[in-house]
Amino acid sequence: MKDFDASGTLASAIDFHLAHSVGKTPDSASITDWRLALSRAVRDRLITPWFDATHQTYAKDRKRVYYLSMEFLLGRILEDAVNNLGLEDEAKEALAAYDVDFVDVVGDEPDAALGNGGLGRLAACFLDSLSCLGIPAHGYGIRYAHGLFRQSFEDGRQMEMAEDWLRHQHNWEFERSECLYDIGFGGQVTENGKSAVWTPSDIVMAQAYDTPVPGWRASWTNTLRLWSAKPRQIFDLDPFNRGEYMQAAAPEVLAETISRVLYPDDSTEIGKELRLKQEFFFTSASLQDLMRRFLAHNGDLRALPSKVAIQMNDTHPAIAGPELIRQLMDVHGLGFDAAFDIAQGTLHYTNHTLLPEALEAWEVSLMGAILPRHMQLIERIDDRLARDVKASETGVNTHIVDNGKVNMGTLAFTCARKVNGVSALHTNLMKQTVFSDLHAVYPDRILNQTNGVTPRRWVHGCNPGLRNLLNDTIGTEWVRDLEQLKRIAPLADDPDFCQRFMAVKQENKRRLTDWVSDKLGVDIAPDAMFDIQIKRIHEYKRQLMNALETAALANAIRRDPGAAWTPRVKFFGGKAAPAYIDAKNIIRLINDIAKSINNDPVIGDRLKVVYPPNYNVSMAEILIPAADLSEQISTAGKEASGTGNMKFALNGAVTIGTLDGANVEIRDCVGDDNIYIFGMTADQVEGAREGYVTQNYIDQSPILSEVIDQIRTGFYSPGDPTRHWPVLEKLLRDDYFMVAADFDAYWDAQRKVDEGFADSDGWARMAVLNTAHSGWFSSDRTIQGYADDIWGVSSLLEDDK
Ligand code: 26V
Repeated sequence: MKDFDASGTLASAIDFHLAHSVGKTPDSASITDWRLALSRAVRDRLITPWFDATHQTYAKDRKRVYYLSMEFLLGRILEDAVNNLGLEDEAKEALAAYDVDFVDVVGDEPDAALGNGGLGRLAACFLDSLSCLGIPAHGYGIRYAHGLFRQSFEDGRQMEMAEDWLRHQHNWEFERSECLYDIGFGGQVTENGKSAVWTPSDIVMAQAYDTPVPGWRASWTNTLRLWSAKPRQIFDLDPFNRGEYMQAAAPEVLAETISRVLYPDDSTEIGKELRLKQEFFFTSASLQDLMRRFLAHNGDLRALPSKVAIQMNDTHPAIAGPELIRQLMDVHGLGFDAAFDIAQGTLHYTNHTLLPEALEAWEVSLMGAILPRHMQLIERIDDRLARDVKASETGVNTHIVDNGKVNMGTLAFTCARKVNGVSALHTNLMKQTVFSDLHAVYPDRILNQTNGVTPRRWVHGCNPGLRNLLNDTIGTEWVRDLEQLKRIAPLADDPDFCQRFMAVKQENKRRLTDWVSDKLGVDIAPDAMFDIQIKRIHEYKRQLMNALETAALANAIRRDPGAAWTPRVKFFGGKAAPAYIDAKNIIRLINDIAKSINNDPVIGDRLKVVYPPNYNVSMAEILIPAADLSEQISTAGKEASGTGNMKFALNGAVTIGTLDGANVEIRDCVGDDNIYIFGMTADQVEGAREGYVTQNYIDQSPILSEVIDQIRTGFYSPGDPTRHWPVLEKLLRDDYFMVAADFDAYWDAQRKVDEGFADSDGWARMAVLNTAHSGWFSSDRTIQGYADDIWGVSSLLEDDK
């Protein structure tokens, strides 16, 4: 056994860690053991860059960014770290010497699924870009013991199981047992002269766990700090001394509940006490931590806005407004007005949805019971808003506390220096709808920062074939400067390049075909069009419209199997919130439709439907590079941005979509000829609401009528004809997302897609141009926008140039 030499080869470090960290010999090591050894060996390489970055940040004392997010949907970490550090060849070779396959080893890692969907994945892409750009930043969130539930299907129905990502050692974090803060809940507030004293009835502790986040080639490395709840006191000693051990352990169990599990709701209403506690828990800990760091170098609290920029990822950390004011007043002795101005100069808020059911509002009674001091401060912030409203002479009527509820969007807006939307359309809708009153009072506050995705994970990591082709064609700088992709645009007219580009796509499709056969036992043809819709299941995303179109296409094929059909495989992927019954009904319908179509010998390979369970980041990394067609078909005005849409376009898939969210900007970038846009615009959707009758649209569409009749009569649920009636009932009663109104336009667009795909040269050209013109959707561009327009921070890497 060799001794460890930090400057030695990766192979020797793996050997060392297999023995000394994992406690195994090569001949007894499992894939997991090799993964743990490799993770340690790779992590070692992050330490020096991490210390260097931290050191520089302290030495230069420039403004820092704190990104507060309830969710970080990281996915797997090891392969990403290997790629960032450029260790891929070395790692492969080192493992191959023991006959161990690198792909198996990195594939053994469970996803860090500390998020629900778009919002959490965006936070993960932002961490990557902050490090890549060399901006000193911390991500702050919660170290959930259980991430997003695992999904399986039983008889086509979604089943949920607890997720357990920490069961094996988690090798990427450093436990900071000394980094602890008290977090209070409940109790009383007593006025003491001009200051207030809050005496909480319960206190739990927040303990930090740090994960280094390396940028490209680790030229800069930031920190993700996640908080875990710990009891202040492990045992209640009275019951313990009486021998009542279970009861004595109750405080420990209760405290740890706070960080036990991620709420699986995504855009649906919940008003749970535990959720509010989670929000306050991580927000308060993060603010205490960053204030401690600030005060270690600065005596003057008024300098806070010049040294610190805090971003609130949606309203989940919106209690940061009152909590920062509380700390400034009750801990540091400032008056309300001074505290408010400092807090407001430091805080920024991103809105991610305008759906009314997803806008957080807490009962005043709940807020007052759990956070009595904050409730008082919220009233004072509301007075301040009232003052500004009056001064603005706009005549608008807007309040934070309204109808017995604390409107967290209004609170976040009032406490923020800048408020941003996540696509051009969404930002305009913010101004016109939910935030129109506040926009009238504060006309310079709202701005747009269109979302983006990290090219490191979403091209370089997940699509090695495309990575190599790009490297051969335009060099390697595109990884950090994605606009370089434009340089392949002229090659869309070069048959040789198009052929190489489509060969990469074909190889990715073959990889997916093998995966589907292996995991699901379904055989699909890799030369069929791969048509993919992967995202959370929600009515506004209209998976139902896709499912109905699938069933209609099956009918058309059955009627005329000899016609020149463009073979398709339709992929669905996504989870429904466990309590979202309407979404779960749609899942079951999709699975029933899939079963029927896949077993119909008349249809054969002309159409297959695949719905792999438990869609997650790692599954997206296999599906997206293999896509020909990207489904982005939400009701216009409802999808704030979308980020999957960007990943698909970058990887050379053509979009079929509505003019919603960032689809609008994708169309602007790739051009009308390289995207299939259909359906009503956001304005038309609102115009169509009055007097909307679903049945009228169904009556006008023989294609849709036939499918609805089949579902009604049990064609897709033989022996159980009423099974899918709830879906139909909802559609007929309240087609709020206008599936019926857009159906025919969607059908027609799909038939144009069929024609387009049949022309393989034309399709290849479109695919190449999608990749070429998607450079703008890099999260590096997004983060540079936040840095310039919102935070006022700059890269520390620039200093070395
Ligand atoms: C909302 C709620 C509401 C109550 C309970 C728990 C919970 C958890 C998460 C959310 C957030 C939903 C908002 C969201 O994820 N929005 C998505 O954000 C993406 C990134 O900006 C964007 O691309 C998607 O279009 C948008 O739907």
